Amino acid sequence: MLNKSDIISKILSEKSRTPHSEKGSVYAPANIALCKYWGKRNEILNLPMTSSLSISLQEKGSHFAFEVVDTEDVLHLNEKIISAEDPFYQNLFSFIGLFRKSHSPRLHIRIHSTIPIAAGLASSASGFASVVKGLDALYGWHLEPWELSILARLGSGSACRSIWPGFVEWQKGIREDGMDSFGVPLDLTWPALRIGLLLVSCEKKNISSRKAMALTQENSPLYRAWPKQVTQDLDAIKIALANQDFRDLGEASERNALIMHKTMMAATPSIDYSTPQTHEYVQQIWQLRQEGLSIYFTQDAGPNLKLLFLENTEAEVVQAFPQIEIIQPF
Ligand code: 2P0
Repeated sequence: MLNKSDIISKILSEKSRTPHSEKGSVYAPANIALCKYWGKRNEILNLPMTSSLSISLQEKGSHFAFEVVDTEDVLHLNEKIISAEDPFYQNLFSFIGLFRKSHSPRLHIRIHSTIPIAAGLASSASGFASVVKGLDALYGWHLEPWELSILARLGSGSACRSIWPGFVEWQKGIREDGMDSFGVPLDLTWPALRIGLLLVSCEKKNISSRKAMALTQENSPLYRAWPKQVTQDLDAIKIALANQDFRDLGEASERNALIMHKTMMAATPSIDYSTPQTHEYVQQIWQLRQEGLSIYFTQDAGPNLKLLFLENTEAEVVQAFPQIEIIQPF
């Protein structure tokens, strides 16, 4: 069975592992899947069962700054020092350890996340995408974006979509080594599209998406239907994007999210990321739609909702949800 280091060696091959820059900073956006990734064909390399498709969130994401230092590794997250015992620190440096030669160089890393961490808001996606961009700058590799996408996937599956702005399809690939499983940006924009972040809670979720995914795949009787569902929804979403048909886009995206959540709810033990507030918002969205407002939602591994709507309905959406944070992806 191939491991992460095997894939890193394939991509870096003869490239230098000696720092090229003493310091630098990079940025990667968070992304929201319109057609979800849920389930793996390889848990070590984060190879997915299905393809997926996302929209990147422009200025919501991870700023990653590095500096080579003589002392121990240091990590600041949102201006606060993180202890070496913290799982966040350990995760980050064990990922970086896959690329460094015998813990060298030591690094002072500052991550500034403009999106709440670990609440199903894709912070790990922008996080790992920014780390691989940072390593590329540190070592001066000048890797192609698709190569960065593969490296980011080794940190967290959905991170492979956070290498680009705009719409990105993560093509699942079929190779055992996953060298054909990476993000591909779609050559289209949609300037009128809006994403609204409707926050319910930013507390850490009680089951990680990694565990929830594995459990769903292992024993949800509904999982058998999931890959076929994704194929249908992905086709519908791509056609809707090509035609700029907002209703078709909203319907397919909302359906895909709902089916993902029903599928995990049918696992034993059942996985439910929603709170009563999530359900209330969903009812409110459906009610507004009945009244003629073209608004849809998607939901990831957390209780928060992401609303989809167009520029010309922004005022009505804000009236219904005054607390909403609006993102203009293009
Ligand atoms: C997605 N999610 O497509 C789906 C929808 C959450 C719900 O990808 O185990 O952090 O690191 O590959 O990417 C969240 O899972 O999981 C996720 P790993 P990841 O955005």
